[in-house]
Amino acid sequence: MCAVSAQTGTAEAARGEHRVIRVSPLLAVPGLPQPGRTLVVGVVNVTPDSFSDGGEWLDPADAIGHGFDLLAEGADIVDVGGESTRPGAIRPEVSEELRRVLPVVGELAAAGACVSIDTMRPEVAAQAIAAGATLVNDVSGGKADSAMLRLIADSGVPFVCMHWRGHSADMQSLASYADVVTEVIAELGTQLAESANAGVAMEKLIIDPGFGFAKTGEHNWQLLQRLEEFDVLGRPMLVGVSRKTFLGRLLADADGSPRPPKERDDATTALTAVLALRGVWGVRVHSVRATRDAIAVVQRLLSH
Ligand code: PMM
Repeated sequence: MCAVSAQTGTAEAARGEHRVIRVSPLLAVPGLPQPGRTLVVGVVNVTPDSFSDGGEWLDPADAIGHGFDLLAEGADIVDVGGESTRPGAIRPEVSEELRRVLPVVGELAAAGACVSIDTMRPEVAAQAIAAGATLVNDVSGGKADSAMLRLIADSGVPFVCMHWRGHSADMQSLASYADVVTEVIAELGTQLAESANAGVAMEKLIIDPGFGFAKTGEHNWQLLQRLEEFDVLGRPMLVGVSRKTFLGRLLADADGSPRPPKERDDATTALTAVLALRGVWGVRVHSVRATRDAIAVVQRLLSH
């Protein structure tokens, strides 16, 4: 805790010199790593249909190996998910989601890793916590199933509360805003208040604007441009932009075809450097080594 505060102070002073605005404080979240820099959350999708790497790690043994690879590359946390949230995705049965994630969470946690469970289902979160998960990442921020918030309150684990308007099947029809930044902040504020009302400790809450979830590419860019406005919520921010479609469109071919997901890592890393410079608490990424390198460059730039 002390080391984190000291390093944060230094970084703030240096950011002033570099005319960089702090987005969200590098606050310590109890129970999670506190490296004094932007945290790296590595993605382990145990799904057949994720947009970025669907099917690659569906076999739990492959997913476990992938998790260990990400940890070896420097991931601070590995985020294990068994449900794809790509637009239009069909939800798996609870039993299937459990079958996918539990062995992966259990084995990585048993090896001492900090494991996050990416789920909207309290049943899955509860069993993942029992298997060793120390963070729950709910892309619905407790809105898909309100029992999630009670579980988080009772278990005391930290919680990623993401801005969310609806399930993947119809979320893009919900991407309508007069001012996306103001509305996402207001709706996230309501989700935080509901978490607190259910008994979740504020210090355990991490916010996420939910890039691509009921957002068009233009909405994503506006959120990124005005990320500092989220400071009003007073919580650290996790950002998940890795390989997302808006980057594919930015890098489209001359004929307009978006760049395929796996060829969006360089752009993701460029964006990560900017986000680290602006002080975001954590980034959720597929390519961990490049991300750690980008953050190392930013840290050196900000040091005296
Ligand atoms: N994006 C995806 C899945 N889980 N969790 C958080 N907190 N934030 C995100 O932006 C997010 C997420 C979808 O991406 P993937 O299919 O590559 O995992």
